Amino acid sequence: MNTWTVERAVEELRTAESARTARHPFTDDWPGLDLGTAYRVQSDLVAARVADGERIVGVKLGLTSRAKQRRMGVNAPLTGWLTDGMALDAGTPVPVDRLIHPRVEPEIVFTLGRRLEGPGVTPTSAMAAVRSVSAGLEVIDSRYRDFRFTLADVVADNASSACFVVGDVEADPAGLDLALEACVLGVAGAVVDTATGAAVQGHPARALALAANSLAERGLALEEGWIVLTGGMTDAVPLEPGRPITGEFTHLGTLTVWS
Ligand code: OOG
Ligand code: MG
Repeated sequence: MNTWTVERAVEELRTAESARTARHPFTDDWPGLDLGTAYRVQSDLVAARVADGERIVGVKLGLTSRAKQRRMGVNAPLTGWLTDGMALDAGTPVPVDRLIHPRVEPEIVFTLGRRLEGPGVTPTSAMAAVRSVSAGLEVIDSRYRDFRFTLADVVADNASSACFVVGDVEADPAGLDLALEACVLGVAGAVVDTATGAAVQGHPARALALAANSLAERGLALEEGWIVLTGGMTDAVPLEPGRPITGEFTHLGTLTVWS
């Protein structure tokens, strides 16, 4: 019988990613994979990227909206890591030749003007650390077949991270009601979904507080200058060749990704 370890899970995820081959979720044959262990896998996975020369640039939240939780069948939010290697420059296509089954979702993105450390962070204290707010499109790509996973599986897989683009509008959050900031999601010119920031935990500030408090449980904090993707406002849509995906925000601009 094979024995599961953090090291082995990290290896399996790295192999799935580089070979572009989705695997079955760990919990199918590692039912004992708990959240603490899954976050250790995630942490070692990102440490391997850092050892390969990438730099941590922030944190992503996942499954913060009902739309996302319902689709993935997982009813709790989670956090993952963002590196500079995942950032897509505006104007460049998504590198789909490196991805398995990419999907795209619109997100509200914070940039931190100072360090934010839990526990006890509230939406108000979280917003006090925010320098600017921007629009984002996240390209997710699960290393699990058909995006089928439990919370522990998706935590281990760094929350299905692949790449992301952040818009160049850097708004002062004091001037916006982010619960009412809307996004219209379009595929090949047709509207496929809409949501406002309230879809994300009632207000994206709650997601930011949640990230800080969740990191604090592992002795970590959100650092000055980091970006925080607060989670898909709508369900994610598959990225298909020749069918650009656009997120049009009320005040934060319009972003497009394509392959
Ligand atoms: C998990 C990643 C979720 C979000 O914004 O909800 C996520 C997944 O849906 O595969 O990035
Ligand atoms: Mg996301």
